[in-house]
Amino acid sequence: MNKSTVLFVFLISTFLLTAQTQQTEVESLKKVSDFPIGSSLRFIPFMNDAPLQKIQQHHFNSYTAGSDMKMYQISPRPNVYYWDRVDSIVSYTKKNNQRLFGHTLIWHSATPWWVEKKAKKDPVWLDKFMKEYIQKYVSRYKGKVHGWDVVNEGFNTKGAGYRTESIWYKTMGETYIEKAFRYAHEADPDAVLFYNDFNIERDTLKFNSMMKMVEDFQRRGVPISGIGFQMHIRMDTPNEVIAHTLKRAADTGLQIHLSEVDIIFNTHDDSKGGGVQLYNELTDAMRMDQAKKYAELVEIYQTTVPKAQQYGITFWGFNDRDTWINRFFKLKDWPCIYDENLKPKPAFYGFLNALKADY
Ligand code: 9MR
Repeated sequence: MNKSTVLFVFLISTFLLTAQTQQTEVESLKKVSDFPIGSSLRFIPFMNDAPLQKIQQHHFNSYTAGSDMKMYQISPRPNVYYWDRVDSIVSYTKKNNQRLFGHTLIWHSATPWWVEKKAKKDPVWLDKFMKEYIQKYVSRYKGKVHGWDVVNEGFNTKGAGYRTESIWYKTMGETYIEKAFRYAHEADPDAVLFYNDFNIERDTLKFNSMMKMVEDFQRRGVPISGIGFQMHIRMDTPNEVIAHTLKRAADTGLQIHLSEVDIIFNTHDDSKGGGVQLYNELTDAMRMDQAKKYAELVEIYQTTVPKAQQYGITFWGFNDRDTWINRFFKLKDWPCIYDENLKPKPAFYGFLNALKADY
């Protein structure tokens, strides 16, 4: 089949499948996929939401906690470590045969106030604390957490360079990143260790800064094993640019995780409340366009990242009811594969069909 025939067949089958939605149980994403399919979910509401659990168990074989495994949850006060919730997450994922992905060890936005305060007074302490925190945490869940976002969002929101206003950078300099990887690796040599960031699929200055660090780590034997592309993209994020950055990242030989996928119609300036409402309602034409964009993303992933490096695709919340986008950017958008009523959208079928296609 040539490319336009494939597209035609895809659109017709997506349309037909959408028309018969809800009549029968939809096909399971994880069953048709060669690589793990995951979603982030906030654990407490999730544990009290039976319909959501049913869908989660049907489609996903990888789980990422929405916020429950971040530092402000684990160590909200000095010398305190709360493990109970993570233990429950471990039990849930084990019972349901799902991979548990750890998000995230070091993230400027998830650093509790007391750590910032203490680091300012006693800079030497921060390195000791980071080592203790990572090693306690990673060794406690050794063999239970499959992979970790060791450092999240260490580069500037836009353009080149490290995120210099982070307390970690300000106190320890850029070496905090490699130290975090070394500490995590010492605690669990089998865990898959990721550097994770946003906009790296489209902002090539930011991407190049990250690649420079990653390649330097590889040359010097810093134990990095993967790159996480959060992949919070927009309908107009060019496929060619996504393909270019994924290919270059895959050339490192590292695992590649699309770690927080969603696709919006509107736009924003990356800041809290910074949404720009361009579309007020979701039309059928927009639904079909989104199905196509989800399918193209899967195709790009499968064709640019070699099989052995496909760590998986994870949605950042997979339904329009719970998505972070609307809350965070103060927008009304529809970025997910399931809608507000927890029903599959054309985007779901676009994604599903693309997983099933041969490339
Ligand atoms: O969606 C997450 C939200 O529920 C949390 O309150 C917030 C702070 O912990 O983090 C959100 O998740 C972010 C993720 O950890 C990193 N990339 C951006 C995500 C959306 O802000």
